Amino acid sequence: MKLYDGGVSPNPFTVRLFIAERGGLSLEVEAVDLLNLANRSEPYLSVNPRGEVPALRLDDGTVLTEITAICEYLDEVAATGPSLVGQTAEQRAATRMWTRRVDLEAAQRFIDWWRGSEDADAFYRGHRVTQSAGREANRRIAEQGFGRLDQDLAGRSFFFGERPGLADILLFAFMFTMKDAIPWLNPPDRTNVAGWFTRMSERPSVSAAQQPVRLIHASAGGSGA
Ligand SMILES: N[C@@H](CCC(=O)N[C@@H](CS)C(=O)NCC(=O)O)C(=O)O
Repeated sequence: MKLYDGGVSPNPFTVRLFIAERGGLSLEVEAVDLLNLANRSEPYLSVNPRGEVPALRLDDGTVLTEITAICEYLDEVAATGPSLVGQTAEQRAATRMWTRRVDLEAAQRFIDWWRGSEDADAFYRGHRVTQSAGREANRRIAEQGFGRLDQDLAGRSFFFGERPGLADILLFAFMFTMKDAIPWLNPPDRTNVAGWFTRMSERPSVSAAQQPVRLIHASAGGSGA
């Protein structure tokens, strides 16, 4: 398997963090240089014609994109360690419910807020349509989403279960990589989200996932559970 990686940016970091938490995975990694727009030209467009990272090329040549699909695939093929998606139909459904909630209610909204900035609009011009007109509405929707998630996290360590799952990993990866660019992302008065963010930050997987690598061999997984 080969992972086409985009470094410490929201979608690629989600997959890196998932791999570090999951364990039991070995894969080759190729860095795609987003800042120099390597994702928008060949040879990368032959891997993913949408010009986005990450992508995962399987040994039979199949290419998977979309982070939730990549993470769920890796979860199933990992050689060892407990699933981060779920062992039963109920657990898998709960994981997917929470993942969709954090993505739709918060992550995509604050990403769209950021993509509506002048700098982001200039960076994406000709490649991706941005939403500067709806920027403030995106912030309000994200704030409302975070308010709900804050209530959901009351009395819980993670969104679902006793260790971080796909929903925790996705939302944390997006927040962690965007925290310097979005000043309103994690205010201390959203105490449950703030506590959860600190808990996630302290996991050894977070520092492991920040290291540039050419070959991932995540054998232990989950460390710090
Ligand atoms: N829907 C894709 C989104 C991937 C995506 O937007 N990746 C960003 C990096 S965080 C990217 O490729 N940005 C570079 C660009 O659009 O030029 C997924 O779920 O993986």
